[in-house]
Amino acid sequence: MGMWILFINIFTFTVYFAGKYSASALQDVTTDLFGSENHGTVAAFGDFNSDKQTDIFIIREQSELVIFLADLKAPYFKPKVHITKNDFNFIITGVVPGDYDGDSQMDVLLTVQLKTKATSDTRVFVFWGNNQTLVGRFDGFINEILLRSFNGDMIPDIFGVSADFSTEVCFLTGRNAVWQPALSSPVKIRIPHSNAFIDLNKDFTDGNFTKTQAGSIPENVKKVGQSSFVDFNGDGFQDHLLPVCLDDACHRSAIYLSKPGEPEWVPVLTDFQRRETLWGFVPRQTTPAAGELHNPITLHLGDYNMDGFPDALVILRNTSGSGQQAFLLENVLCNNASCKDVGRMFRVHWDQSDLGAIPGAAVATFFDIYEDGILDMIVLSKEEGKEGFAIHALKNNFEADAYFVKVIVLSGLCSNDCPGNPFGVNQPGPYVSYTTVDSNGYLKNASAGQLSQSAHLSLQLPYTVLGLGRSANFLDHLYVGIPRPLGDKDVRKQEWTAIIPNSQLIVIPYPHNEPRSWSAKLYLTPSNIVLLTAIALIGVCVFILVIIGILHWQEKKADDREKRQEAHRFHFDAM
Ligand SMILES: *[C@@H]1O[C@H](CO)[C@@H](O)[C@H](O)[C@H]1NC(C)=O
Ligand SMILES: *[C@@H]1O[C@H](CO)[C@@H](O)[C@H](O)[C@H]1NC(C)=O
Ligand SMILES: *[C@@H]1O[C@H](CO)[C@@H](O)[C@H](O)[C@H]1NC(C)=O
Ligand SMILES: *[C@@H]1O[C@H](CO)[C@@H](O)[C@H](O)[C@H]1NC(C)=O
Ligand SMILES: *[C@@H]1O[C@H](CO)[C@@H](O)[C@H](O)[C@H]1NC(C)=O
Ligand SMILES: [Ca+2]
Ligand SMILES: [Ca+2]
Repeated sequence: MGMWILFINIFTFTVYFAGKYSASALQDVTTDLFGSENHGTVAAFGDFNSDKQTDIFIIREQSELVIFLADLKAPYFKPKVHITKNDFNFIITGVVPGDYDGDSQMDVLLTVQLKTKATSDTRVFVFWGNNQTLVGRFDGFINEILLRSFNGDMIPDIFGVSADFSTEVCFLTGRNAVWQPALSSPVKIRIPHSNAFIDLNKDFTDGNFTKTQAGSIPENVKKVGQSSFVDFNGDGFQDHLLPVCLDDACHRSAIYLSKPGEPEWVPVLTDFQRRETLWGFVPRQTTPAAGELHNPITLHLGDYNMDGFPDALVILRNTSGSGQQAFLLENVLCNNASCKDVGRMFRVHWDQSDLGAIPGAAVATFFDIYEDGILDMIVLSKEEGKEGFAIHALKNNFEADAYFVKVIVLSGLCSNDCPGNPFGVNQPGPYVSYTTVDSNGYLKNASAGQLSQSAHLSLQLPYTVLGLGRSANFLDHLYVGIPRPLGDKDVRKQEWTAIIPNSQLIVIPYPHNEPRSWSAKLYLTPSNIVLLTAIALIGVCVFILVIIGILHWQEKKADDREKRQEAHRFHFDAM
């Protein structure tokens, strides 16, 4: 018996280390994903054909949009839907998929600029989705846009600011454009703006928040990047992260954080020195060359190691040379007096060789490549002498027995009677939070907003991956909230209990005003470690069966021999 236990131990140990070992690096899966079509600017993610696989929206040659639909066979993304140059003669600056007319089919909103005039006037086109094709379009003028459901009907409306700082909102329900003034007082919005639509005060409605009026940025800052909102320290509240430069040339960079309701800015990363090289953010070019991105400094956030604390991908450049590269910033425990108030800070993974192997990186973002709940990476890089970007897909083999729950909140405009598809479209604005017990037995809260930002190729994912760390406990409570109309007192939020880790939850908030009847569909995605455990178990079972078989056979043989001897003896005795 003792030997068996020893054997089983050795077996599981081997399997465990095989799992551990394969976890060490990223793996380039570009060809697997795109074949030879790996060029263009990845502009947005969304499930265009409602098959619950996220599709990729790619801009090519500045004025073409190609939608790569997810497929079950390699290459896993195939260019299927096109908006070609012949359709219109503008430069596409932004792509925001969503259902704008409320027919539960995904439409595509494009923000474009004239090719010739260097104005900041932005034009908006909405191409209407119909049975996996695009038919007809809406056409309007607006400055910087933000999408949110202003009237709380879960149909995103277009919010813009005109030259005199008055705000306007355009409703497109039923494909009829209706314009209205949005806020009663004019607001001055930064260009580039970084408005977000998210619940800051945890009451499960949209906090109305227009950030960075003059004076509220950290002191001594010369260049301001795009704000992001995440629960940085895992207390359940959304923090405000801001990447900045402390000088005009971006030789001194920093990332600041401010907690909701607190005016102080806390530095969470200031040290960009690596050996002899000082790295820094890439400042937004004022007059980008053709084909260059006109993007502000942006953090792309996602919990790549599933410890419950969001990490980031950034592009940094060598301040003394010209090379630029993507870097992973891991969210770690604060070890410096300056970030004590927050408890967490960023640490740069300087030695991530797979990211270092992509020279000229211009955008790096998280994406769940095989829909397995583990966030992988997509990097765009500029190749010498070529126009446009090369796309690189890096699979994250992180497998340190950490757990997650992936939550997708759909529009809930229909439930079982949706046209052509049974569910609906992912919409901006919902808010997800959970409480659970971590591996040390402490209560842990975290929260996230789904699609809170839309402008400037924010590349947010249409789902939320909540990292649960190493505790395989059930999620005690998961709350999902959606915005409610102004003046409506009833909070629209629902709670689900005992969610199995490593599962995907699709929430259909239908009807909106009756959270009790909302439905949630649970899909299990067994992680590698679960598979390995299963293989180990089956292996052990087979081994035990073989042993039992051998023993049984030996016993039978011994029995037979005994019987024969006995028969012999009987015969002998009878003589
Ligand atoms: C959608 O398109 C498919 C094939 O392209 C067609 O068979 C189907 O009838 C269409 N459905 C609707 C509702 O138009
Ligand atoms: C935004 O918040 C302010 C102050 O909390 C409130 O007075 C105002 O009515 C709100 N506006 C909207 C559109 O919710
Ligand atoms: C989590 O949230 C609950 C309810 O809001 C609160 O009672 C608890 O103290 C929070 N725990 C942590 C660790 O923040
Ligand atoms: C940064 O640029 C300088 C000057 O070109 C070069 O000497 C240095 O090796 C570069 N650093 C890295 C890490 O590439
Ligand atoms: C601690 O923070 C201060 C201020 O941000 C910075 O100057 C210092 O280098 C940091 N120390 C370490 C060890 O990171
Ligand atoms: Ca639609
Ligand atoms: Ca993390």
